[in-house]
Amino acid sequence: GGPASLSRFRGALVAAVLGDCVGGEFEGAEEVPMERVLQHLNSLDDETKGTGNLDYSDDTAMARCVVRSILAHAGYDERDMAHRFAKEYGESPDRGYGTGVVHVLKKLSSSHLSDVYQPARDQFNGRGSFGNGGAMRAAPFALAFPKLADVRRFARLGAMLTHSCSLGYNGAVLQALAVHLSLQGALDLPQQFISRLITEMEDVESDDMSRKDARILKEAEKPFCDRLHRVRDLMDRSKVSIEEVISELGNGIAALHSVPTAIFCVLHCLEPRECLPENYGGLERTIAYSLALGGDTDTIACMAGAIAGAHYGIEAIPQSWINCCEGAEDADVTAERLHVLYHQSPQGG
Ligand code: F2R
Ligand code: MG
Ligand code: MG
Repeated sequence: GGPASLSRFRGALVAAVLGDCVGGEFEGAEEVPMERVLQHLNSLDDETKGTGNLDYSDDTAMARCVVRSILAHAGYDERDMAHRFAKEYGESPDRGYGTGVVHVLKKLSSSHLSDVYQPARDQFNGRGSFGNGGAMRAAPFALAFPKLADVRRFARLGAMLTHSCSLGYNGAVLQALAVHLSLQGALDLPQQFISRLITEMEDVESDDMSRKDARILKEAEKPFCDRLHRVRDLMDRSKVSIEEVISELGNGIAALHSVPTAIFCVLHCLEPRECLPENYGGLERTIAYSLALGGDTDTIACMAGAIAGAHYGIEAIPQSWINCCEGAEDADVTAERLHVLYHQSPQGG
């Protein structure tokens, strides 16, 4: 489909759920041989396994809250979104949440809270979380707001409900921007895609708080820009080993060690790769490659899935994979509603 087509919206939301559900199998594994990944993905074609047998985790649980809140208010409402996160956690606490964020979610359930951003600020002795929990649920912001400035603003605020460290919420901004650009067809020109992300993040990371956090945490002056430059260097190479990707970009639970990695997975898999089956299309390659990195596989595959799904569209996702994943059909339905909201927006495209 063309820019911001319904197929791209459906692809983004459904592939994010898919990445989370199929990635859950390997989350936390240090080494994941590609044979094991392909075995796992092949098993999804087995129709006798029934539907929805792979559960979604916190990544999808929180993204669903983001989607439902935005749809209910036709925009961003911080109290409502915070309330939905807390309610969802209370009803289903065993979705594999990060060990820190659960304290925020418990505090957010209080009806007496005057500032819904305060519990997140109290995390980690006032430093705030730099985990990827804001980024893993950031894609819907790109599907709700047509203007790039709004995507930046609301992805940041939505992440700050749980992640007050700039290395957490700037990761969410980067993920939302990647989905936003992909939705417009920007991945047709991969070099321009990465350059645009670097230009945006140069600005995002120029504020005092980002500079201060980077200094305290002993990161590069602009940590996400630094990683995106590494992504560009790796993209330019004809051969890159999984070990090099992990050592250059990371595969961990921090936003800095997973959002640029997810972006690399998408870019690397735009072309067929020797290690991946010839019959795989780009979306299937992206998911398989994300899992083979090991580490935070559900979240990296979820974020890469959203970016790739916005590029390839819903037709690129095998129906047998969709059938296996809890919440995939629901994501498909809500994607349609987001598409309507996006195109109704008085802010224009
Ligand atoms: N948590 C997991 N997976 C591991 C456990 C799974 C579960 N126990 C099970 O077996 O089912 N996955 C999910 O968590 C990630 C998103 O985490 P989020 O929302 O960012 O959580 P949190 O707690 O804020 O941060 C995660 C960890 O990062 C470290 N950290 C963050 N900020 C820190 C800081 N300022 N100083 C020191 N450490 C910091 C902590 O270790 C946090 O616990 C996703 O992968 C999702 O799938
Ligand atoms: Mg998870
Ligand atoms: Mg994870």
